[in-house]
Amino acid sequence: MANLDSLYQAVLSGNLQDTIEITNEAVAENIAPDNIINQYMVPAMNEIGRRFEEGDAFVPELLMSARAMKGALEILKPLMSGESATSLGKVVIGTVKGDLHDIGKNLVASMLEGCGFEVINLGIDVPDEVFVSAVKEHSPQIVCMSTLLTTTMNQMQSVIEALKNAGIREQVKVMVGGAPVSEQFALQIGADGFSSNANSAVYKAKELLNCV
Ligand code: B12
Repeated sequence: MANLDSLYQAVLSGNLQDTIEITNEAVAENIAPDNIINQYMVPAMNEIGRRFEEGDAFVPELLMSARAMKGALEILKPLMSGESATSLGKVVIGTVKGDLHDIGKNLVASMLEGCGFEVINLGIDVPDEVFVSAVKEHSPQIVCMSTLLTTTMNQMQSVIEALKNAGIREQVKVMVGGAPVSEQFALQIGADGFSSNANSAVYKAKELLNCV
């Protein structure tokens, strides 16, 4: 039987091999990806973040935990695909300029994809003008922005301003998220939606497009 408590420890200690092994066992036992991610891996990432904040862990440890979690997500991603044949809509997603964090953003992208959205993932450290040109090129219904750093939160407002200046703000709904982002912040910068996790992000996206 997959020892999921060891999965928490494996991600926390950045042990890629163990993380992959236990994830494969959990998958073989039909444990839901959602459960594996939210009950074991996300808490491990939160704990390594807490240790970093307290000065008990350093960037190399963060990187190793991130590498372990990403390895497991590679296994889980195909299992998060839904069976919907028609697209619910198009989403452009990216981590804003100055921010290199992408685990949460990629999780949101995978969940949206799995639930029937077509997703164009712009990656990390995405400048305002790249969001703007992606909207012009792909005509998405939603633009999603992610950030994990308080220092780059204001970049989200800058992207919204850039969309306004390009005359295309009204064509898209804007959704924002990431650890320091809140509903109140989303309102304040003029975004249309916020969600604190990948599951509710899907619900919010559907709500914004009136397809719940
Ligand atoms: C892993 C990690 C890293 C890795 C990132 C690897 C990668 N490829 O992503 C590395 C080592 C590169 C890194 C670097 C840094 N990091 Co870092 N990192 C983390 C850590 C430990 C975990 C983040 C994570 O992946 N969480 C797991 C995912 C699943 O959760 P999530 O990202 O929050 O995403 C969920 C929700 O927020 C939401 N969501 C996310 N995006 C979106 C978007 C939309 C549209 C929606 C709707 C929802 C949504 O849904 C997601 C899934 O449920 C956090 C601590 C923490 N508790 O968050 C620190 C943390 C974010 N890092 C921090 C810092 C300070 C840094 C560095 C500045 C450190 C340094 N001195 O160099 C650099 C910054 C580099 C840069 N320019 O970006 C601080 C930020 C503090 C702050 N207030 O700004 C944190 C909070 C650690 C801490 N407690 O101090 N980091």
